[in-house]
Amino acid sequence: MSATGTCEYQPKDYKSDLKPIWCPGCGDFSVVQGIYRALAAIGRPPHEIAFVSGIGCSSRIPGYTTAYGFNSVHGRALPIAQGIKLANPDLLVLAAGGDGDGFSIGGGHIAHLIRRNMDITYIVMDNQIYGLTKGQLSPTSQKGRTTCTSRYGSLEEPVNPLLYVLAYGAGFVAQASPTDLVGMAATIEEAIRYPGFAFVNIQSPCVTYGEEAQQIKGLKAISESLQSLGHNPADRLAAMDLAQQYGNKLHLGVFYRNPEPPPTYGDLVKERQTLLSKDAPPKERILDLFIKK
Ligand SMILES: Cc1ncc(C[n+]2csc(CCOP(=O)(O)OP(=O)(O)O)c2C)c(N)n1
Ligand code: SF4
Repeated sequence: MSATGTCEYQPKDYKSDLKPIWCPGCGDFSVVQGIYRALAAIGRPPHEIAFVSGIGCSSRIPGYTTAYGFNSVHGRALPIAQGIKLANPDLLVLAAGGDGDGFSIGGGHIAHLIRRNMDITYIVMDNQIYGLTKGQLSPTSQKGRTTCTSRYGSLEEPVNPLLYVLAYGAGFVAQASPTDLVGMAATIEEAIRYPGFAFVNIQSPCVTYGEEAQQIKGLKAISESLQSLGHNPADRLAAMDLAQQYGNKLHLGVFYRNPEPPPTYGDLVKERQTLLSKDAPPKERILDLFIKK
């Protein structure tokens, strides 16, 4: 408790007793540190936070925090997070997982959370590989990449996660990396503060199955801060232009922040409930509304 009577939280308050079992050097260690720092800066107590993930190495992350956590089903972090948020609008809801979880099996969900402007922050640990299942191609693997499932090299173009969410109209789109932990924490904090769907793509190296160029040294060599480029985060088309360089350049910071965020789906649902509650039939007659007379 501070002198002013308010609770102040430290990053350690969001760290659980569970010891991470990631490979030594995995980028996800930095990501969880960035999340602790961002949550401490936001200052919500852990019991007011729900953290949902899918399945994958990266999806273990909620267990390493003191927030309510759900390491759920492969590709289904977003619909579960959405249900939690709608049923408990006052909770701060985070979702996280890998590039496979988010853009392969779960890729169909993102568009719908974006068009509803669900007030959820979605963090993808993009390592361009399926880590947990031991190194198969993922949707963000580079064309030509050889893995155990592509012995002669991948024939497919990678998904561009940044363009994907920008094209669907996401109101907040950013990128971070363990090469800049302070910047990563600040970016996650900003994403959480955005009133609506916020997406943060984090280039998080897989030291076991990832390529040399995607390790810390390689990432540093191609990283560039969007702020130092003078990028205006209110300019969506400029953000899309920069996002096209995904895979060649590692732009760090906020690509796009909608200066006039639309209402969230939660706000609209509440409004509709208030409007209809005046003439609402008793609960036991609710099905009558759907029966054709
Ligand atoms: C429905 C279903 N299909 C496939 C799997 C197997 N599986 C588990 S994790 C995973 C991919 C992991 O890759 P990613 O999501 O990128 O996370 P990472 O492990 O790299 O962090 C797959 C295919 C599963 N658990 N459930
Ligand atoms: S396999 Fe890769 S992603 Fe999974 S814990 Fe190890 S380094 Fe991290």
